[in-house]
Amino acid sequence: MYSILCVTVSVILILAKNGSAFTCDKHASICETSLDISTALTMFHEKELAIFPKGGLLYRYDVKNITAATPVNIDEVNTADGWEMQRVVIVANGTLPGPTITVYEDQTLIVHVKNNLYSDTVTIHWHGLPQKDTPYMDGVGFVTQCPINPGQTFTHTFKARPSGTYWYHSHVGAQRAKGLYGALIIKERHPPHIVHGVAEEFVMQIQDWNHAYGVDQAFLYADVGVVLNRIEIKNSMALDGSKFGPWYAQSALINGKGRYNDPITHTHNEAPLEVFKVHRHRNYRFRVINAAAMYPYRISIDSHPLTVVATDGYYIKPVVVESVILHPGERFDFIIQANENVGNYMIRGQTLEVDRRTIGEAILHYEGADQNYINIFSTRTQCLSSKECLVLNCPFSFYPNEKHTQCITMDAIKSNDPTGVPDVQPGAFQEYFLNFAFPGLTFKPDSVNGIEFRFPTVSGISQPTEITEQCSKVDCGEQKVCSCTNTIDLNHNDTVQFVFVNMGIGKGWSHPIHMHGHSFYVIKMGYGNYNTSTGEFISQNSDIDCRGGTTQDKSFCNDATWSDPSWKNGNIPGLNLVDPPQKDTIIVPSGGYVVVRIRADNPGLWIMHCHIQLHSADGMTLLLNESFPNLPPVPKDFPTCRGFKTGNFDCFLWQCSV
Ligand SMILES: *[C@@H]1O[C@H](CO)[C@@H](O)[C@H](O)[C@H]1NC(C)=O
Ligand SMILES: *[C@@H]1O[C@H](CO)[C@@H](O)[C@H](O)[C@H]1NC(C)=O
Ligand SMILES: *[C@@H]1O[C@H](CO)[C@@H](O)[C@H](O)[C@H]1NC(C)=O
Ligand SMILES: *[C@@H]1O[C@H](CO)[C@@H](O)[C@H](O)[C@H]1NC(C)=O
Ligand SMILES: *[C@@H]1O[C@H](CO)[C@@H](O)[C@H](O)[C@H]1NC(C)=O
Ligand SMILES: *[C@@H]1O[C@H](CO)[C@@H](O)[C@H](O)[C@H]1NC(C)=O
Ligand SMILES: [Cu+2]
Repeated sequence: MYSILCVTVSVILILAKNGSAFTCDKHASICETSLDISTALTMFHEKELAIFPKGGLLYRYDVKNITAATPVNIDEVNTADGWEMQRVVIVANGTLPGPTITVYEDQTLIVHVKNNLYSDTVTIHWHGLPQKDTPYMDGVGFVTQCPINPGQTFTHTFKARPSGTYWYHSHVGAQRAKGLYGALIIKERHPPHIVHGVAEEFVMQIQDWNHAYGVDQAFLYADVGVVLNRIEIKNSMALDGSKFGPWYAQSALINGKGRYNDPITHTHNEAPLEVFKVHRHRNYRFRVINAAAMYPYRISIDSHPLTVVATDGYYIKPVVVESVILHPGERFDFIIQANENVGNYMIRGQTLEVDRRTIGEAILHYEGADQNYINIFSTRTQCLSSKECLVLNCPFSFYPNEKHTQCITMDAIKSNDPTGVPDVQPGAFQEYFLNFAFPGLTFKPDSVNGIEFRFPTVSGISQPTEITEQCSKVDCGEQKVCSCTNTIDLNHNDTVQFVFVNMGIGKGWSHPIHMHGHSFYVIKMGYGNYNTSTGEFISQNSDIDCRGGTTQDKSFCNDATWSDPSWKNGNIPGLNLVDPPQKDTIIVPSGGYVVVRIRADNPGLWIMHCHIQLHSADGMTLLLNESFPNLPPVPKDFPTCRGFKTGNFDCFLWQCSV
């Protein structure tokens, strides 16, 4: 019996890795597919077993003479960075990343998520989709549904809209960082003018990758520190001095592929890279997704300027840049003209670390160019005083002078199709200051306003009366930290303005904040003060009064407000209420702030969190309990879950009196 079970399991694994994808027929109204969630091994093949990389190809473990050997099909192996010690990943349909799902706007998408894991629960979240009228389909464990147990299937049904570049990923613990993500592309039936003339489009997903240890181990290290080869590993830093984390990445993967660059020998292991094939004199659209657990990536293509046309599903007024920075959870779409000489060009995704050089690589291959990709050394576009580089979406304002690089921050970006920004109506306007930071003295939780988030132990949206860890029950406050199910109630149709801040004693890291259920309007950003020649951070932005503490730097900043009281009720100078960009994920720079607005017209229970996996799982999270009385009815037969009741039982064995 047991061996039959094993055979069944290996049959499931044979589905593994075939570069599969699902594209819905343009004329269908309903698109139905499935995602089978299972574990898989990197650098492993069903028949050939262990694999090694050489010359950009893959070979069976016992090959001695590669000239005489037939390489293994790259599409049948999850290579990651080619590190030969196999690593366990959690994946959809056997591939890292999972299959791209492509549908057309307004189609109904039905996805059966089957949990074939041995030990873990699963959920799948559709990142960026508002899930209007379908808040139960958002895929967040213990918020919008019960996690899917091994052997169970959960079926998502929702309208695919609006069009744009989205993605799906697990919303249980740190599973996304273990490989459980993929692209969701919603196409227009009639693409707008801004993308006319595009010959073909590519999806490019980048993630950070540590082949030595996974995120579970990183969680433990995050608390106490990491030692490697008898040397303590410190947080790496960006130019401004803001920190990243103890989870460091040796490699970055583009569409699941990368190669390990040895920092000491400066050689790489010749693992295969993702290749994007183009024809000279045609234009191509790249839809880039940062699926990383922690790191932002600066994306560039050697010798090819990027015309950025969209972010997070919304078109922007095009900007031409040398590179664009994507923080975890963000998407940017750009167009390139393949007008260079026929050849191979490096596509680079580089972290912003100044003390480490972690890079993701892929290849732009012109039809007719050499196919021996391993010897490509196209050189990075030089930033010169005579020809400065423009970088979009920096988490700080300045690069050091000698870098000859200028930042375009998101507040300088304009929407390509401006729609009405919700206005301030007396009695229907709410403003919240939310500090995303690590405040505290000895205990410094990942928190929002000093509150470390605790997930409900039930499906929060469908079992609202069973939520037990409300913040009203614990001692939270101006210079205090606490743990509870931090929730903000939003009234139906109110205009809600959030001021995301990153200040006080707990600043020092920039946080990409992601809101479910909405794409917010980014109407203002405020940066800290920097040394304009070195780019180093000096002090936090003084538009915000952190209150509490003896100085702004000592304050926990749990109860921030405007320094100038006349800025209340939306009277803030310099707001863009005409054509601000719409996003679902925005970087909140260390020492800075971001003002965003939504209309509370989407009843649901929406999680909002830092998209750095460790930060959100550790508590930099809260819930928006939006328009609760207007929630649509709970779907028929929606699963329920709960733990054992704790408290004062009068029990003897299993007989309890009520
Ligand atoms: C899987 O890949 C093989 C070999 O490339 C191909 O023949 C087959 O049709 C693919 N199967 C699917 C389901 O894509
Ligand atoms: C996942 O695999 C199943 C089984 O082969 C297939 O039916 C389904 O279409 C695949 N899903 C996607 C999104 O490709
Ligand atoms: C490797 O294989 C090639 C092609 O079959 C052959 O010419 C060469 O002699 C072999 N090298 C060794 C060291 O066996
Ligand atoms: C949302 O609000 C409703 C109504 O006030 C309440 O019953 C429910 O517990 C709230 N949900 C959360 C997560 O606080
Ligand atoms: C929501 O508020 C807007 C602006 O105040 C108003 O025009 C609209 O009629 C309201 N909608 C509903 C459903 O109350
Ligand atoms: C900026 O940095 C330079 C070089 O370290 C230093 O000389 C200068 O005083 C700094 N400026 C400020 C305003 O701190
Ligand atoms: Cu964070």
